[in-house]
Amino acid sequence: MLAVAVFSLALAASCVHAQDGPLPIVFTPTFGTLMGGDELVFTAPNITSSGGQVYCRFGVVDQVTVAGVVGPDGLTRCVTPVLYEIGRVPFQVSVDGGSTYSYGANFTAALGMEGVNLVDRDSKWQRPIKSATSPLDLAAWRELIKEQLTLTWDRDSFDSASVNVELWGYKEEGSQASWDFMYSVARQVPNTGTYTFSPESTPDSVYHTGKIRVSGFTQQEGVPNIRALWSNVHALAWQFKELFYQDPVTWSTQRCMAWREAEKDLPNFVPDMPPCPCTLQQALVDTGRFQLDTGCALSLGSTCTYHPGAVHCVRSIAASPDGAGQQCCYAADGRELFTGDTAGGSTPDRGHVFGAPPYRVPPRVPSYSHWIHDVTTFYYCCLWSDNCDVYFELRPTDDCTRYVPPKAGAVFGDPHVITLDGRSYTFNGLGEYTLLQADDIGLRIQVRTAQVSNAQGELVHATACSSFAMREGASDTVEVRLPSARDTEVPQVLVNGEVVRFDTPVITLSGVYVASVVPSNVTVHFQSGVGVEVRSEGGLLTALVLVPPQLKSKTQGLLGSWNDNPDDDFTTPSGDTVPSTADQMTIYNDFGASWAVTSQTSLFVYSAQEEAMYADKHDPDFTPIVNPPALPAESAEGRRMAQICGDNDQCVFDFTATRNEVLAASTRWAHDWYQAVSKDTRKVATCPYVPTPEHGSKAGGPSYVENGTVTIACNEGYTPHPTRTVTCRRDGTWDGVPGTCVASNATTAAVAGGVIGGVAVLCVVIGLLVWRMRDDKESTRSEDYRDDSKKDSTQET
Ligand SMILES: *[C@@H]1O[C@H](CO)[C@@H](O)[C@H](O)[C@H]1NC(C)=O
Ligand SMILES: *[C@@H]1O[C@H](CO)[C@@H](O)[C@H](O)[C@H]1NC(C)=O
Ligand SMILES: *[C@@H]1O[C@H](CO)[C@@H](O)[C@H](O)[C@H]1NC(C)=O
Ligand SMILES: *[C@@H]1O[C@H](CO)[C@@H](O)[C@H](O)[C@H]1NC(C)=O
Ligand SMILES: [Ca+2]
Repeated sequence: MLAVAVFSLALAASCVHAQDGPLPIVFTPTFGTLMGGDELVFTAPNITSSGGQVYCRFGVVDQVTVAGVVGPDGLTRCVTPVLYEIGRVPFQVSVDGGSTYSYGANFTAALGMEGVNLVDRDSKWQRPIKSATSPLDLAAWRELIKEQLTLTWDRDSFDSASVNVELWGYKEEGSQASWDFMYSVARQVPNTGTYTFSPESTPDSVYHTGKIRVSGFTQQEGVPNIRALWSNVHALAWQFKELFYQDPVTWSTQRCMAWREAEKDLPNFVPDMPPCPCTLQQALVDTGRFQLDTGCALSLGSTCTYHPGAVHCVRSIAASPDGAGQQCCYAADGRELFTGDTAGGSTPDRGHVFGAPPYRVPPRVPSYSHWIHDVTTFYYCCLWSDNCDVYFELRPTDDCTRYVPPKAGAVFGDPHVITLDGRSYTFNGLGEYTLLQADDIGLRIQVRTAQVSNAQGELVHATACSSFAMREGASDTVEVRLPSARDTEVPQVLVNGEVVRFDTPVITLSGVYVASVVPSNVTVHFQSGVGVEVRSEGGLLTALVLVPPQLKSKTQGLLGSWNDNPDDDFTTPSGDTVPSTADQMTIYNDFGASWAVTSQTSLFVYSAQEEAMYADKHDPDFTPIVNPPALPAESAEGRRMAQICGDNDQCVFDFTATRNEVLAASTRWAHDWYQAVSKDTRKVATCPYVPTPEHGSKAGGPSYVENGTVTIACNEGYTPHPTRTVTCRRDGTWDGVPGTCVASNATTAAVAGGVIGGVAVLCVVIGLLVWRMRDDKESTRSEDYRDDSKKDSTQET
């Protein structure tokens, strides 16, 4: 009786579900560019309609509907429209002419998937008159712009024998962002995959930022939402009107000044910016809040074309409430670069480079708002004219005084845990557990363990991490796991249960980003600023979790309650605290096991086999090795262990418990990694910024953090006064008064003369100084920014 009741309930529920939501469909490709033009092919079910027109409707607000077609193969297709957003975009399909939308799925829109390559985009298409290494050189520039332009694309993208090449422009007007057709560059060009042309000058227009679109030949021009490939977004210098060619500096200076005026009407986003990390070391480990800027990154070879002097830049992951983003750049010696000192300095962005949810409305449109507000403007002020000071005034470097580093916790080896408050323990449970949770933001990070083998491949009574699953609030669920196939150690990344591939180093999802520059390293960044670094090393997974200061006193789980008190770290979900001095078995049973997940809370995806294996979220019958018998130091194995482990306790434990050298070595490596990160997340004191003195400069690389120095170099005829070099003390103050440059004869005269005479001379000198300062200002400015150019325009993501 009961069984029947349950059954009919279930049936009723599934009926309701079917009526409620659209029927899911399978389609490819599931990923594509936010610019649209990707052709989606629906493979299952076969949803060919009987006569009715097929329509696809994309998005949630301001939905865009496009007509679909049934191909010669009997499969239905729709082309994605311009989406203005990244991440998950739901769409529905109608097969009855738009009356009902009975099918649906989610498409993922991304940046950085352009199909048209603009050859020499930076030098030839965008045409900077200056570069990072050359001063303003009009003559050379005029030669350069006579050259032809070439674009390339994959010819197999189109069936047609010929293609149209069009220019589309981007503009923002109030709350409206739009990509608009400007004109045809060429029509009915043979589809060879390459096209070369001499651009013609066109009248000035509202569009200074755009993209080239290549599509199969159609009679009509500028048809929206058809199968097409797009170029990168770029500054449209190659087609600006005569005025720009004749006198680019005046034209650009006018644009720069107009921009300065326009900025006055926009909210001041600077105070809401997340502060920059004070040092490169902090920036590299604060992966929850900052991610590398692919245009200037150590792990990608520090190209840094537009950041002279920098070796690495990071961008804030989360946007500010206004949709703005922070960018921070660092020199090889670790100090932050200031625009007051170098054109490679850090500048915030009014438009976050990845945009900001809910996107679509300026300045929250991914990449393109950033281009309008922060990149094209940099071209006006810095690359096409000599007004960088205007740009830097509106985009000031953050001096890091508000920066508080994150805290790291770790789980590695035959699981050893180091809590956020630094307490170490070993937890060999077999099952699935909550590593970290923060109810305020709905954060859940779970870990799954699997039994490990010794060198002979026999299972031993010890476990290691095999998977991490996590989500925050309503974000997508990300799982990073070792594939069950033993022949690979490359971790798999699953998003909402599906394995994803990394076509770009960073994947943007809902509420979470996943970065993987090399397959063995996966970083998961959440909106809250929590970062999870997963590494595959030695056949198991290691994780470091970086938690921002906002979550202090708000965390629970195996990584403990972070409140600077390590003694209450072993707190169970019900609030009982196991003494930190308890023996290992008590910690194991009373604390560790208490954090087992349940079928309801588990975020993991299960294969049939795993379903059975992890039916118990904590295997009560599994007895871990707690006190492995010590190895005699003089035995061969003992010597081997000493070689691998040194004095690292966790490594010694794993070696004795498993005799698995690879595992032990991985434990040692992970512990060293944790220690390095802990060191790099220490707070570093900072001193107030020292402006460049009049009649002088700052020698060497000025650094404003603890132990950093600023040295003044004065121009000919001037002397540093009162000090040449100041050093930043631990308490955040300089050890002297930062110097200014005073006229050399003035100081000697003042010292030589009597008090009255001295004062008189000084008065004259000060008067002279003020007068000369005004005079010098213009020339100093242009000299300061002579070789600069900043801003990463080489990348779109
Ligand atoms: C889909 O159904 C239509 C009509 O029933 C049929 O003509 C077509 O071949 C089918 N396509 C596939 C791929 O099965
Ligand atoms: C799209 O994704 C959301 C969030 O994961 C999910 O709730 C919804 O069911 C998905 N829609 C379809 C049609 O798969
Ligand atoms: C991968 O991670 C390890 C440990 O954090 C690091 O040393 C290494 O540089 C990373 N590799 C890349 C390419 O980021
Ligand atoms: C600054 O120098 C002192 C003395 O050499 C040293 O103890 C301290 O750790 C240094 N601070 C930093 C942040 O490097
Ligand atoms: Ca604590």
